Amino acid sequence: MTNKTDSSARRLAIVTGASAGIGEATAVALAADGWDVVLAARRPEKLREVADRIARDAPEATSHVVEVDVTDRQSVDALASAVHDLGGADLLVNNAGGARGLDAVLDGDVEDWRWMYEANVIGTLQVTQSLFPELTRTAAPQVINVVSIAGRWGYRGGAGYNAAKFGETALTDVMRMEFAEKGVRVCQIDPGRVATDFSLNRFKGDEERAQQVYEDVLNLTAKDIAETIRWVADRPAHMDVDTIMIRPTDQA
Ligand code: 8X3
Repeated sequence: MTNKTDSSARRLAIVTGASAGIGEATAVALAADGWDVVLAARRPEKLREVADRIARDAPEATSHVVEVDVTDRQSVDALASAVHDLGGADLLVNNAGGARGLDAVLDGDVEDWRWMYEANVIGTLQVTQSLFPELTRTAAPQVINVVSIAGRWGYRGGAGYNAAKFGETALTDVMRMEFAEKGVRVCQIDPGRVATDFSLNRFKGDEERAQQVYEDVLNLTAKDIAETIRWVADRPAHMDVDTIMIRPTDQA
């Protein structure tokens, strides 16, 4: 969007699911700290709005819009190729994912379950595999996986999402072990209730149902989570921030 002032000093972050919510807030927070950002998601028109916001609020940062579907390997490989042309990346924020449905186990829709496993587990796997060579080109690379408290405890109606997020937690644990010897740090962020489009997506556009989730309770904002990610991203290379769980106080 804008010209880089000193390319040798630039750090590049890739944020998946950057078109809204936690992903958008994270990209904006990183750009404010001087990171260049690759905004990756399925909706390019939304990404362009985020890029415009960054150009306005953080004119020193450069943002790149890349349309990607994390469940599609070809699309993910195209993202990696774009990042390759940018000289590699210092940070990958695996934020894409989400929930579909809030059905009891006996009523669970197998297609919803399949989508959640694909988006949260396979998506994180594919993006990380494909981007890994681009991360190891840089001096102190990090991966930050935005998982969920739903990856730590089950709740009624949550089984499909819980199973996917528990899977993503297991993936993240093993990534941390296997990547440590390759010099890549891995951090897991576990947000609790955050007022975003998460519930609107879960309830497939049912606004009333989505709104009820956030009524009469305390809610985190996407910015609350982004501020934490921004802090992790800025830790020195000898510091491995393993896991951070963040909940609104009435969900603690
Ligand atoms: C979503 C967390 O608490 O809204 O990842 O189920 S919660």
